[in-house]
Amino acid sequence: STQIENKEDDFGFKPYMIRKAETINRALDKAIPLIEPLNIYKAMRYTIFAGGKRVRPILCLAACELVGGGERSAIPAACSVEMIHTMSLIKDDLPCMDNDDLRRGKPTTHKVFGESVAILSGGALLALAFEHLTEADVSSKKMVRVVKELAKSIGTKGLVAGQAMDLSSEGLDPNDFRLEDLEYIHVHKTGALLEASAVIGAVIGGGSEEEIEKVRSFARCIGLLFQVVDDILDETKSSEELGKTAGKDKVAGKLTYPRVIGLEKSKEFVKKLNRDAREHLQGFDEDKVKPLIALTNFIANRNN
Ligand code: GRG
Repeated sequence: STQIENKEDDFGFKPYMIRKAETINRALDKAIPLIEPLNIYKAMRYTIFAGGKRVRPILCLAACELVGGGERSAIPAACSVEMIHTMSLIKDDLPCMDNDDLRRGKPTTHKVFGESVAILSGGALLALAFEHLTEADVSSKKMVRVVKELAKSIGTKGLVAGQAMDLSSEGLDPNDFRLEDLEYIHVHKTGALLEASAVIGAVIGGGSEEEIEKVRSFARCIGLLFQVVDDILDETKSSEELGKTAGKDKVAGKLTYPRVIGLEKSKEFVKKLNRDAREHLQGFDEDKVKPLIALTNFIANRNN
């Protein structure tokens, strides 16, 4: 699809993404078999195979390889971060949260399976993510670190914190909202899991402390980058689609970077974050940074 075309593609980013996504999909298919309780597993599989881009698991594998690790050692962790991501989407779509009927163009989990099965399948994915993570063939010391890193990205230092702040800021006037608050939401809702995905990959791959921290700083930049781009797309889409009702009401009440700092400044910020992200990759193997630079460009230049 045009989604992963890349102008600066000198190493074949599209086939890279497809190859990595296939590896992850095969592993997820094994990790989440269709077994009893059947309705729960059906809902888990429905959501996990609904067409996500697999950005987080690919980031995990690429970070592992960046520091010299083999792809295979990071596959269980890559599956785990996608399970957490999927769990968060199921919960985010629930009537008591964003109340969405569609995600990735398909009916949301609770629309297909009902709310109780959606909630249970989210809980099951959260538990399975940690169970599955322990399959990684690494020392106990590294495993404890990885478990802590993932747990931190989900709770009150990560996804939950971002979602809570997002919910409490609903309906606020952009003029009453500080940029720091918006950044807090983005850093937690989107940044935390991207950061954990990359850091976990680098830990499993055997990166030094210095390398792990560089990977963390890199991932922080792309987390915010991802969300500022998302805000710009939301804003430009909503004005293009003026007149069409789909999604408009949702976007109307939403705080976005363009609404708080304006469209031009938001676009400049995207460029700055892209540059900052690349800077954190300096000093690593030239060939191994290529997929991460391409992934950054893909996030910065995506149009949907
Ligand atoms: C209840 C423990 C617990 C956690 C959940 C609901 C919630 C708390 C957090 C919300 C997290 C959320 C929905 C963040 C938005 C993340 C985001 C940027 C989603 C879109 O990511 P893409 O583009 O999606 O990678 P695809 O569809 O490609 O997978």
